[in-house]
Amino acid sequence: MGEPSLRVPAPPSGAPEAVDRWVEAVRRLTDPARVHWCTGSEAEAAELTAAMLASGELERLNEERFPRSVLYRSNPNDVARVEQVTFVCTRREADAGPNNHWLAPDAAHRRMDDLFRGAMRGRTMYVLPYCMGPIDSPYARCGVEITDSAYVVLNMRIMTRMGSAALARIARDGSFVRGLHSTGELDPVRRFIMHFPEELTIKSFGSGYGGNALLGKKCHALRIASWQARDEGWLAEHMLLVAIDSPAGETHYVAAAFPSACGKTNLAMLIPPAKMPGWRVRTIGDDIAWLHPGPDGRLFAINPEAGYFGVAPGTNSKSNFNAYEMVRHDTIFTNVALTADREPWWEGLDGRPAIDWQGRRYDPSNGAAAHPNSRFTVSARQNPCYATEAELAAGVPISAIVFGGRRRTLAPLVYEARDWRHGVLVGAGVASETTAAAAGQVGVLRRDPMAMKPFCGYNFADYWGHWLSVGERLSRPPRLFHVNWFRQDADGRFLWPGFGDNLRVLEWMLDRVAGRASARETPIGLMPAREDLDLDGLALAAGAIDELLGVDRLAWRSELEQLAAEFDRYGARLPAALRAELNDVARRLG
Ligand code: SAT
Ligand code: MN
Repeated sequence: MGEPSLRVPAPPSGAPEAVDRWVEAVRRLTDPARVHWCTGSEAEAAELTAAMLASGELERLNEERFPRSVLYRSNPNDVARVEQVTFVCTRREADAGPNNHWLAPDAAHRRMDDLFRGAMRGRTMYVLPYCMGPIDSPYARCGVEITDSAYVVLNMRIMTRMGSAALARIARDGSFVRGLHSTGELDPVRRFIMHFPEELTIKSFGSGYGGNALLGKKCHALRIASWQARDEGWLAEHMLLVAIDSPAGETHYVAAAFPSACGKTNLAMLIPPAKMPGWRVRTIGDDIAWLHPGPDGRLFAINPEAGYFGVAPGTNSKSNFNAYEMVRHDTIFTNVALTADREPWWEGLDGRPAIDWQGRRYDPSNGAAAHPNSRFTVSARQNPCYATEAELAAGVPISAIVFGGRRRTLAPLVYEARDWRHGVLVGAGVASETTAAAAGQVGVLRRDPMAMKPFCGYNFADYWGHWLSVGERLSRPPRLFHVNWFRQDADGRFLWPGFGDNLRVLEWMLDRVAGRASARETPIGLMPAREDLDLDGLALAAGAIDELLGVDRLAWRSELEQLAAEFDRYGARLPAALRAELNDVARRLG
């Protein structure tokens, strides 16, 4: 027996009835000790933080060097997204597609409601209304997450526009995404992340980590939103968004899709190399973009998020100076290590760890000091290169969309799609070596179309068809590219320096957009010749650039065969135009 339920609090005035009714139903099911409606205020966050510090759930860091920052350690069995227990529960299995795990909605609700029954006894149930996107944007969408985790509240407050303003917008909109979350007992066999896109509902049980628990992020802004976007004629994508200012005074907006932990945050906060004075990259978003055909035939984007949940390891003043500066105050760190001075520490930083991510005295024989998927949660406004365009209700017009993956071989440094239709094939062909962002083996190649494999809330065949149809509505579509920063030589050394020097590749793309740069035809798409890229001052290994800009026809033929086999899984639902594009490339390869 848990604590008795203490009281039924009145919802804040202005809470729409539908929210109210749902909260009451959840309260009855989960039986919490108390209900807290989150306002999103500073005082509320300070109070929650103080309580978690007092209970030991959070630890204070070195206050002088990392003011108002805290460390959270998750259960060691709960450190990443769990794709094998993530489900899309549509009435018809085929609507979820071979790309998703599926359960019938009735069975899924039953299973989840059994888990949630009484799950919040003795706990506080937090009700947090949030808005994904600028609060006054027609493209923004709202949700309410109910959770028994104060850590989730603190993170969602940074990652979304959370609190009273969102509730007011829900009252105006009349609709919202329902997200129900409990950490449960953190038992891996009682852990499920279920999505009901037809009901705009998410139920997540048994995990307190990242995308499993911060329901505004992958669950709402990608899985549910991709479904809504298909119905409403837009795209919800796993993309960073940047403004790139050139020395000539032009600004271009670029969206880029990469799988988790492939450097989206680094690219979003790129610092130009010394050889490129006058260039500036400003961040609109580092993970998710919502893209809408605009009234003038261009594609407009907003970042639905308000903060970053970034990978800590590898972030340092050399790899990402802006990010390193950004996390030096008011930051929530999760599963990083500590130095003897109680500064957060992870692999790639100077100094030495004293305590590892599990709170043990650091011992190299236990593995890395910080968990490879350890994170920082930080408000976007702390970013030194924050782009204020992130607040624009109408979003920003996109000049280029970049797809990419982490591939030791095959995929060249950069190539451009011939047109939108070919670009959809290029995006659908993304494959990448797995990272620590998801539970499972690291470093194995898997197909990850548009970097959306874990996040597309419906059948990929329909999704590709939707991409094709969005393109048809754009009279001034962005150009589409594919990049690979991760090519290696036979000894495992990277062929391309990456980081700031990636701007050299972006420069070529923007010159293509402006009609200034030439490209050569290859079977897989349009590529720069070596002289089209500004390589001045780069110390590339001998032969590296030929490797980076080469097309190995034999290897590409086998790649296309694999892609064709992947497409076969979607049967007759696969858009004929996509198959035709693939056959076209195959023909060019000979
Ligand atoms: O855990 S999250 O899904 O939020 C991060 C990621 O995998 O990109
Ligand atoms: Mn991501």
